[in-house]
Parts: sequence; structure tokens; C-alpha cells
Amino acid sequence: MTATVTDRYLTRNGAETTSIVRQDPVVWGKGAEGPLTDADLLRFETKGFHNIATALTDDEVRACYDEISRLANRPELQDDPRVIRESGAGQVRSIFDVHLLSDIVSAVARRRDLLDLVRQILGSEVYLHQSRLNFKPGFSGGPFYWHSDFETWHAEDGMPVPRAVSISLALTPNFDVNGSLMIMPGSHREFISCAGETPDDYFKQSLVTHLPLTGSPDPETLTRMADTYGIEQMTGPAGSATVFDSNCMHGSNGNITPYPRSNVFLVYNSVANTLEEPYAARNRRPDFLGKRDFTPLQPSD
Ligand code: 6CS
Ligand code: FE
Repeated sequence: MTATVTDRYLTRNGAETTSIVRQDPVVWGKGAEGPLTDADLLRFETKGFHNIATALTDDEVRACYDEISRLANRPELQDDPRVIRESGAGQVRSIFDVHLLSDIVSAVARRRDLLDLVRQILGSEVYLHQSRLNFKPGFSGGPFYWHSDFETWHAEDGMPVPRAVSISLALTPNFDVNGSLMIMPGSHREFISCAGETPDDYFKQSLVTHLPLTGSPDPETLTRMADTYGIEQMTGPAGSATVFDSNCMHGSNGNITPYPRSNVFLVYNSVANTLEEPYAARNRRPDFLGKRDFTPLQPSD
């Protein structure tokens, strides 16, 4: 445990839930060249996310979807710790390290236009902190309770500051009814310091639970935030994407509609923000959750 008085994002230190005003920038690449306009960057700074209407071609969507569906059924991955299953039915909920398991995802993660966009926001070279596929099959996909990714990555992986973004790529249509991502716009500018302490091997619970546990704000705080910021649903056809700040308060409902919802999440961190020791956990999590290869990504083309 390396939490010190200099930690601006103290969390899980046993105290109650509190709110800390974010001191660090959201857009680090002021004036940096890239695909986003000044208006796009301002909106990202204000709301914490940016939607891309067409991030993947139809061919890329099909290739990613086919490959990833095959992964879920590969015999040698059945007991792999990177494959996370719903606790009840045991169906696949998430697969981590998809950029290592799939050449197509690896190429997509290094697509020049996506890298340019992320580097423009983060104002530096970037590496992949985490990649995963979240499956929500029709009728039975489980929810993800409200949280800030950065709170987890800071506490459990030792990520110093919120200088990371995720890209959520839709491989199926994301409707407002089939468990699409919900974000509280503007919530990324306050850091919620969560109550409690991180249990040992907590990821074994946190990746499968549908309930609020350590690392999620209490209902009063979530109510205050929802009243203040509102909640926006990230919808779009297969191939669309949402880029969002690591400290956005977000979550998603389960999927009881017949329409599956599968998204690939790619998490890019600045090479100026590489992992230290966990700030609020006794041990590091496995590499598939917080990678420690900080080599800057090079475009695939
Ligand atoms: O623990 C984590 O790192 C992950 N859990 C959630 C619910 N979102 C982000 C991340 O994949
Ligand atoms: Fe998340």
C-alpha cells in the first residue's frame, strides 16, 4: 500500500464516501494536432465523452464479432482466468486481453485514426492498459453497477491520475433498451472517494457481481450526481463507438431484450501515467487487468 498525503485521489481508506474536485486536466493535449475539432475537445472536457458514428467498417465489425465469438468457445480458454463468467448460468460475461487473443482486435486497437484521437486527448504517446469484450446476450446479459473506472485502476492497479480513456466499440447495435452504456455527463470532474477497504483478490468478485460493492458510491451520492448531471445513454449501430474519460461515473443495465449487445473496450493510458503500486489494495491485480508493458503503441498501417 503506497497511499500518502500526496495522493490527490485517496479512496477506500475506510472513511465515508466523499467528493473531491478533480485537479488534473481532462484534455491534456491543448493545441495538439488530431482529428477532433476545438468544439469536440471542449465538449469532451465538459461532458467526458465523445461519440463516433462510424469507427469500424462493416467488414471489421463482422471480423471482430466472428473471431470473438469463436474465442468464447475455444476449448483451451474454458478455464482461462481472462474469461469471466456470469455466476449463475456460467455464460461468458467478459473476455480480457482480447487484443492479445485476436489479431483483428490488435489491429483495430492500433488503427491510426483511433490512436491519433486518443493521443490528442491525452497529449502524449499511449499504451493499452486493458482490453476486454463485454457480452450481453439476449434475454440474459447481466448489468454493471455504477462506478468510475479510474477509482478502480487507482486503488487496485496503481494508476496515478485520470489520464486514460476508454473506447467502447459496438459490435452489435446498442439500443437504449439492450444494456447500453449509461454515463453521467460531467461526472468525470469530481472524484468520488469510496468507503470501505479493498478485500484481497477482490477482482474475483468485482468482475462478476451485479451489486454495489467496494468501489461504488453510496445511493445518496449517486442520487445527488444523477440529479446534478443527468444520465445519458450511449446508443448507436454496430461499428459506432464512444470514447470516454476514465473518471466518468457509468454503468449499464442487464439485457432482457432478444437483441444481444457486445462491445469491445480498449483502455488507453498515457505513457506519462504508468502504473505504480496499488494505492488502496494489498496486492497488484493480474496483468490482464492492468498491463505493465508501457511500450507506446505504433499504428498498425
Ligand atoms: O475492474 C476493472 O478494471 C473493470 N471493471 C469494470 C466494471 N469496468 C472497467 C474495468 O474493466
Ligand atoms: Fe467500467
